[in-house]
Amino acid sequence: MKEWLKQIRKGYGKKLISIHAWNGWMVLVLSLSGLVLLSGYWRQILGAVRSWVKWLHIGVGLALLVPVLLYLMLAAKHWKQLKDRPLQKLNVILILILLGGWLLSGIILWQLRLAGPTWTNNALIVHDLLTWLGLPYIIYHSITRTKWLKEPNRRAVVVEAPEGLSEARPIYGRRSFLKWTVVLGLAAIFGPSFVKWMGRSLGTGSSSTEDLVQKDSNRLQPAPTPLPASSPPKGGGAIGEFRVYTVTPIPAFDNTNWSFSIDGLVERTLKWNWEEFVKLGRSVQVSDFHCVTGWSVYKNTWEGIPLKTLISIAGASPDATYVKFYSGDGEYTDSLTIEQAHLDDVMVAVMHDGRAIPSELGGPVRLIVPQMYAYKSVKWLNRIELIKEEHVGYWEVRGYDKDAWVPADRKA
Ligand SMILES: Nc1nc2c(c(=O)[nH]1)N[C@H]1C(S)=C(S)[C@@H](COP(=O)(O)O)O[C@H]1N2
Ligand SMILES: [Mo]
Repeated sequence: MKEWLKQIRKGYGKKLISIHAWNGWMVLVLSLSGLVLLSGYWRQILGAVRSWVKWLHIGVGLALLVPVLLYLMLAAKHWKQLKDRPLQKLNVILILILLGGWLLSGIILWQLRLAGPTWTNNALIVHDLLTWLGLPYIIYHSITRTKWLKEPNRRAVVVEAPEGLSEARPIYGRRSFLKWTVVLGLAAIFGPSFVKWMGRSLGTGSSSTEDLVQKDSNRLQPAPTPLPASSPPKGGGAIGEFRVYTVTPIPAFDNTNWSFSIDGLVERTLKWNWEEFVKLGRSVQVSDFHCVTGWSVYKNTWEGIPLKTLISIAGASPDATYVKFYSGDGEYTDSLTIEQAHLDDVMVAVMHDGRAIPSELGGPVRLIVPQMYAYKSVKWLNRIELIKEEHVGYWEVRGYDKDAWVPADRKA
């Protein structure tokens, strides 16, 4: 046997404990960074730090291989030791499945450009599911195994020793009481997000897009009338759910505070109010929508004005090389080259599946760039500027790739 392996086996017990501790710390870092990456709240305030959190999450996630592999080398011996403890054996198996599942799905999400949308969407479901089930399990496991709960003299609420008895007797098991408190606490914390996640990912419960249409806070009149191809949606209705992403509070618009303009290096600067804008000729397309964090919404029926049509109405000057997009949230921008802006399916969208786009999904008007990751699809679009120098968009400044092309799908 190799010398170093012998060495490890000699210090078996100690090694096992330090592997366990390292693993625990890493899972703690991964949980916190993962929840930060998932949360809309942190998306709004972290800015460029979000990319660092992402790299930390990926780096520590990959490093998790070290304790897992070290453990596997000691596993046979450990297993013998657990001969009479089926619950502990089960625990080891669950933890290994959890770590392995997180690791594999995490690698696919990290390499999403190689994997393609089908793989990443499935990997995200696995990653999320393991998180909503595994994280409470691990927290439970670590709380109920702290020394504090294991020390026998602290386990029980005791009463004074009755006459003749030298030892105090427990009234009720403090340990089981605390365990149940932990279980209920975790259920209260994780339950709601788990139920929400189930509804969204597995298509049970009410569609969240439906809810978003209901609570639309835009008040623009008149409502756009859908073309026949839009209603019923010729794509048959979108498959999947949008996650609402924003870096600002959701803006709300009405006829007094909304306008749309195209300016910069154009022959005619143009500006529309809502009444004028809804009269512009629209067309209908069916396309998929992919976020770079791994989720997609398939077969969206979008109705709107092709970007190239708007550019040709305004007339691009010969020195216009980039097109810059401004969001009505006052923060978010992005850009395309003038060639990319002329792709047939780049659309200034006004309707989704035959209805006005709700405020949370970027309505009244949002950009759609189906062939690129959706950070290019600026929500609450209200200004287009043709420019000469490159403009680096909101997320690209904060670490996203300037090359946003979605790879061809590799069917799983
Ligand atoms: N104004 C604005 N547009 C935006 C974003 C944003 O935060 N603000 N997020 C982008 C990203 S990263 C994605 S994935 C999509 C999400 O669109 P949705 O919120 O409608 O699902 O919007 C894009 N456009
Ligand atoms: Mo995204």
